[in-house]
Amino acid sequence: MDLGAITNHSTLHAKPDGLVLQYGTAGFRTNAEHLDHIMYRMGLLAVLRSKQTKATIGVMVTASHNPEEDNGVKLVDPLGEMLAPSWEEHATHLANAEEQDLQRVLVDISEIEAVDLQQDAFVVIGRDTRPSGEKLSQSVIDGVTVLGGQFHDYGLLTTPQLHYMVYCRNTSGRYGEATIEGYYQKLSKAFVELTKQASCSGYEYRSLKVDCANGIGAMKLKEMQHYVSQGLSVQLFNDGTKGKLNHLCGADFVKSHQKPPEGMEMKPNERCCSFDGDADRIVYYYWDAYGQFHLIDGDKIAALISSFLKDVLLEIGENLNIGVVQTAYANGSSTRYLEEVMKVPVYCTKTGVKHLHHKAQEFDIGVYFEANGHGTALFSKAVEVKIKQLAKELGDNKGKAAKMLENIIDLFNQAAGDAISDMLIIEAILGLKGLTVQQWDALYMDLPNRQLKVKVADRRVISTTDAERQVVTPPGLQKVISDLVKKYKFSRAFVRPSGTEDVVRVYAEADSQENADSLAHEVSLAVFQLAGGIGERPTPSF
Ligand code: NG1
Ligand code: ZN
Repeated sequence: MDLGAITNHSTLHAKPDGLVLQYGTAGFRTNAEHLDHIMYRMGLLAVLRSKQTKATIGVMVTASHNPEEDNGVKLVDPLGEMLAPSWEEHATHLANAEEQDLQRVLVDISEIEAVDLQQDAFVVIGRDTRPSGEKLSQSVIDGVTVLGGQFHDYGLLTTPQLHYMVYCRNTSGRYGEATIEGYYQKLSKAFVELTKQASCSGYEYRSLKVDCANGIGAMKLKEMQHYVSQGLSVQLFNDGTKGKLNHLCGADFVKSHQKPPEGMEMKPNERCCSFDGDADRIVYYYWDAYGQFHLIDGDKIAALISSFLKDVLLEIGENLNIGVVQTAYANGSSTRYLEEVMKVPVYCTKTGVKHLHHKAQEFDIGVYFEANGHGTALFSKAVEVKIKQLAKELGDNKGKAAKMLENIIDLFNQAAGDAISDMLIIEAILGLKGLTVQQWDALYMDLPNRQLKVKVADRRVISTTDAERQVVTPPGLQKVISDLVKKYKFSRAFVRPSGTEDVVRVYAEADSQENADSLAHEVSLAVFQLAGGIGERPTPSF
């Protein structure tokens, strides 16, 4: 390590005094003006991680669904996964080190992790469309090069596309070609094959309106459009030509406000969907003929996908285990439907896709989705091999089903939840099953729910257990929540500190919207009182 050069460059990316940031659920995220030193240092860290794993590491510059003024960065591990937990800690140390301690922290990390500094390093970089992204990527590159790492800057990419690139590069191209063209080819080939088998191919089944949150999804969907036009025609809204990123639009807005995005023309019963700012989340929705808005969130996407997979496996006659992984935010009705009607085992993990991804890997087929629309399905290597073989060997309907599953496996992004890939899967399934958006929505009825945020002086005073469904500290808070929950029917509530924002999140569901709102509000008050609320006391906002 050329420690002198590291320090010299570091002064060009000076850390603002007193700024402390933590590597959270989705890396570092804050106002873009405070991130330059973080980017440089994550460039350094990516090189160390690459040397240690002897593999390509990804660095994605994005703040996903957060406002345009924010930005963020996360590292992507060799198989497209989120950074290993011990390295998240190193990331936090490195990010918060004062200038004079930077060298020592780098040496410490190298020693603790037994990094062979002679090893080559390769880092790939991507960014979303935020105005701050280009300069911040450049700071990442500075960090990479000063430590002698090689890099490839992909420029504008969706987050899942960067995960895909990392995965391809570390599997010697077996998963796909590590180019944007390779990504389009792989997905569109599988999609077109699938839609050829669909019996329902009328206009209604082939057209979809997409709200791109004024983000990267718009650009990438435009590029991809002609590859899939045989099976799907998409109409893009909020494509970034006028509106602001994630402002009054996008998957997070639609999910949390439970209303359609601005800037989208919707007719009754038309199938519509929204991506988030970096295109790793997707939710569907429609207006019914009576003017009622229907949201189809990640839970219902998981229900559609797992029920389809179950049917296909039945057809093939293979007894493979399917598991569905959710978080505490999953609607209670979805869990009940999956367990009781579909009879698939359901597991609950902590929030953050890395936890869901990890759990999903335990099954032959693991379907995981956060309620907010972030998720995918994972297939074990053994299943993939078996299905490919069956697709070749079996004739008739079994062979057809195996072929179909082979395409489904290719279409799911195995490296990360991916709005584009999920959208194509969903569209293919609806076409294959001949389902309208209303029929899909009718699988079960969501329990009315509400999500709120509470500002507290230090959100770390809240600790939780049981996959975040129970509060441990501050003492007494759980008892209050449990007592409030008892006042309502079909109710449930929990609170947890956000990993991406300086707030405590409150979730409640109950038999009516009014009751869910009122329970959420009462729980917010309890958090405010018992967990050191700051600013104004929460007022009923709905
Ligand atoms: P936090 O801020 O930790 O709640 C949010 C989402 C997560 C995940 C991350 C990463 C909710 C309730 N939380 O995390 O599911 O997507 O952002 O973007 O949706
Ligand atoms: Zn996102």
